[in-house]
Amino acid sequence: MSTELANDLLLRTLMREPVPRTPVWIMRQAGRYLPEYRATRAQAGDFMSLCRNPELACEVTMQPLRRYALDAAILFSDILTVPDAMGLGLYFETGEGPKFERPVQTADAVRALKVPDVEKELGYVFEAVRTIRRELNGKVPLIGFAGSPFTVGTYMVEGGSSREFPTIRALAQESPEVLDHLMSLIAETTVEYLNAQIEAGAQAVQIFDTWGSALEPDDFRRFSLASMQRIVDGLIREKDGRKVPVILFTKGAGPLLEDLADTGCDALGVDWTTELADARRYVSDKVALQGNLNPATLRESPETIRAGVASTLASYGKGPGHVFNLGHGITPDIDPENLGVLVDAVHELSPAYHD
Ligand code: 1CP
Repeated sequence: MSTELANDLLLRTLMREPVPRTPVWIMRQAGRYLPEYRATRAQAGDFMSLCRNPELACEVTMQPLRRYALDAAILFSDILTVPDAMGLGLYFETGEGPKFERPVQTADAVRALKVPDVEKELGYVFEAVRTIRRELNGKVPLIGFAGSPFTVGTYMVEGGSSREFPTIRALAQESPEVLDHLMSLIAETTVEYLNAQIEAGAQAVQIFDTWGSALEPDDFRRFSLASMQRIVDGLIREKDGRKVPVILFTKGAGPLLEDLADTGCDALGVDWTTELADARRYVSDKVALQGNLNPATLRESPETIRAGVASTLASYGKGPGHVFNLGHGITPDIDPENLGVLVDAVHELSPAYHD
């Protein structure tokens, strides 16, 4: 496979190297706000059939790149393919979130879990990565991803989406060593899963820790941070002579960004509840930062979107190490034209922040 990359702004920025402008990609850039995504999902039948079909997963990965001048592609898959591979039986009911046929709700159920054979159970993901790399042909880098063990664990224990996480919180209080064991199992599986994505061609990886900050800081450190640390320690960090940067995104991390920066990751995602200027102080410029425009801004006028881009760039300030993104995924109700306004504004306004 060719390793030449026409646009390596993202990879250079994640390593805090100087670049002429700020790179931009968008969490959930392939998804329901795009009519062509909805058409391809209908063609596949349902969401999981789309994930399991490498040609169609490649097609939806490419769709946002055809519309917008984005600096990266992100693998089309889901964080919940990992527990599905562990035997929990993932399914989606139309109009509802993810669910598991066999949630893991007792100490015995946790003890019965095993690290799956990822090549056998998740081979369709690695095939999608190879297909996307061929199709990208060096245009922009491909980001692979997984969920954090705690975030994935919330779905495994609660059996689906949750707001308050009653079952996993009770486990943390009453049987913390059982939750430690669950975190280790998911972390070990995730190391194998992400390393196989990297072997297949992923050029950077992101760990989505959407729910870690629901924990009190000490529990966050014990369950979410420690298990992400195990993943960072186990990942392939260089391939074909090039670094493979690791991005950790704990939504709502706030001052915990300081702890996250000490894991040895290369970059941290930041949501809109922390100013990038403050985030930069928390991490003392040890890592690159990614974010953090409020996704709700995309519901506003073009002028307001441009102003939001301008203030996000200004908050990070001058110098390398900023990847433009939203502070969380783009939502299904957004008008696709508005994302074009955002991407164009980053191209136009960001060169002033680089020498
Ligand atoms: O009906 C559909 O089309 C399903 C919607 C959908 C999509 C488009 C789901 C179900 N997953 C995805 C793709 C996806 N999920 C991607 C790749 C696409 C891209 O980024 O372009 C990624 C990175 C994810 C990650 C993901 N899945 C997270 C972490 C990021 C985040 O947004 O917080 C989480 C928590 C999930 C679980 C999940 N899968 C799907 C949904 C609707 C959810 C969220 C459920 C909930 O809110 O609890």
